[in-house]
Amino acid sequence: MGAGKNKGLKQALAERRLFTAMAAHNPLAAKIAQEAGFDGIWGSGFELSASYAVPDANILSMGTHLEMMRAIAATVSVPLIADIDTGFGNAVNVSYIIPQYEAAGVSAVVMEDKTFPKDTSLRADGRQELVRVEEFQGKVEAAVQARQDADFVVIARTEALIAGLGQEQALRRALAYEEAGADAVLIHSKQKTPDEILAFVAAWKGRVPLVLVPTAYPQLTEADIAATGKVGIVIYGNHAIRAAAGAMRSVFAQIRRDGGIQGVDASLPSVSDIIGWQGDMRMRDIERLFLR
Ligand code: SPV
Ligand code: MG
Repeated sequence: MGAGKNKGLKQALAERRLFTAMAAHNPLAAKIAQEAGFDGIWGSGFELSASYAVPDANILSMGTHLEMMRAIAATVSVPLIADIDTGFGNAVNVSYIIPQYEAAGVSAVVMEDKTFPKDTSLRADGRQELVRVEEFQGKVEAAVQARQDADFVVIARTEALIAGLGQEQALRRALAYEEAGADAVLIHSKQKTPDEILAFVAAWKGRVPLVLVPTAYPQLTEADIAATGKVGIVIYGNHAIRAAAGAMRSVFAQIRRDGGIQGVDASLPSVSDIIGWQGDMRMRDIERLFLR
């Protein structure tokens, strides 16, 4: 199953079909994203951290993230792209964690060129410090060498634009990571318009596809992104947790306002909807076959 998912993602990249990945912080969110028609799931560090109500700054352990990736991969049939932040250390750590993520059923990892511990990218005035290019090339090479399945995708992410280092540095880093063996390069921007990212995409002369996370510039549509011909994956980085948090905030407030649940019940997914997402059909099959 894992190998088939890996091949699916690898093939989408090879064919330059735009692959859409929605963030998830748990298997239920991943299942709902799959049902909505996304091609894959983004195992977001930001979402998982937010679901624990802690900053996205390597506060959670690698084990906590890995176990959530295992649970998500076991639940959905679409490829899962794991956000491994900076790789939880240096190239030695990367060599050890890649086989663990692969064994957990993940089809791709995204690793970023910031120092450990990281700070989240979209935080105002965040601490954005990058490691040396050569050091990160070593980490990418370690990831590529550590994979068991050749179709397991290694995505290198440069935070050069996030760190305010400019286009030249961003392009230099992206090319260096491609040279180190990355299958794709994620370029992130926190500008509120797509200009910065589109300038990078236009200047990109590398062979591998790019990956975009348009959180800060939501006006850029999938059609716009596909039209560049250079982007393989679009990641919606935090829309599951924001949707969930927003819905909880408004429903909880209404219950307090109304003094009961009478006003919210009809608009919520039913209890049977939830039981369905819990895999009720499968349990009924098991009951029918084995409970005597
Ligand atoms: C995440 O979702 O954890 C990401 C994307 O890495 S961002 O939060 O925009 O950095
Ligand atoms: Mg992240």
